[in-house]
Parts: sequence; C-alpha cells; structure tokens
Amino acid sequence: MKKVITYGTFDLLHTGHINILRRAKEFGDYLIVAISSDEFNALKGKKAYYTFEQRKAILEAIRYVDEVIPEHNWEQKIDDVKNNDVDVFVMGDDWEGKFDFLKDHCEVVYLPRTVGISTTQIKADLKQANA
Ligand code: C2G
Repeated sequence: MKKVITYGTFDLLHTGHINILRRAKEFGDYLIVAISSDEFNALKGKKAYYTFEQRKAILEAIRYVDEVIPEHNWEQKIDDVKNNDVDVFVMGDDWEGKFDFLKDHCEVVYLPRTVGISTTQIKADLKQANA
C-alpha cells in the first residue's frame, strides 16, 4: 500500500484545500493529513477560526482522507514519514523547496496552489462585508 502525507491548518475549508487533498490522494492509496494543533498555530502567529477538533472532524469526513494526525512542530516531519511508512510527501507550491530535506526518506512533491481562493481571503471578504 502506497502512503501519502500532507500538512496544513485547513481552516475554513475551501475548494483549494479539496483540490490538494484529491490530488495528494492520487499519488497513493492512503492519505494522512497532519493538521496544526491550536498551540502550533499560535507559534506560527495564526489563529484558526475552527478548533483542532473541529478541523479534524471536517477533514475526516472527506472521502480522500484516511487519517488525520496532529502537527505540533516543524521538526516532526521526518519522524512522521518514518513512523507511518510514508512513500510520498505532498504540499502546495507556496512551500516549494522548503521540505526538500525529506527527499532522503520519501518522494517530495509540490503541487500548484489553486488560484483565487484562500482562508486569508475568505476572512478578509467576510470582514469587509460586515463592516
Ligand atoms: N492550498 C492550495 N490552494 C489554495 C490554498 C491552500 O493548494 N488556494 C494548499 C496549501 O498549499 C497547503 C494546503 O492547502 O498545501 C493547506 O494550506 P494551509 O491550511 O494554508 O496550510 P499552512 O498554514 O500553509 O500549513 O508544516 C506545514 C504547515 O503546517 C502548512
């Protein structure tokens, strides 16, 4: 069985997220999604609208997703890949080159982001609409 892993916050789920999850799953048979814990988001200077548990429940309901695990820090990726026997690591190309150190352990793929949509944009649009 070929295993794929991808990382992210996946807050206010949108079609950009769905596209990357669908395309990530196409690289294998089993997709693990590591989503940032609320503590890790704080460290990244981000605050998700949905809690970790809510984001996890939403992702688990998506047909392309087989397993959701927490992301607690930047350094855990090598251990995640080893411990879960991961074959392919997938991220959007806003992260191009950033995780190439994983190439010693698995295939590393950066996919083009979906144009014109992001959680940041959704939040900004809602704020403006309610101003
Ligand atoms: N994405 C995309 N197209 C968009 C928006 C997002 O392809 N229009 C992809 C991103 O490239 C990423 C994934 O969706 O691969 C999740 O995006 P975020 O939730 O914004 O993840 P991020 O906060 O960048 O966290 O250690 C890695 C980090 O935890 C990544």
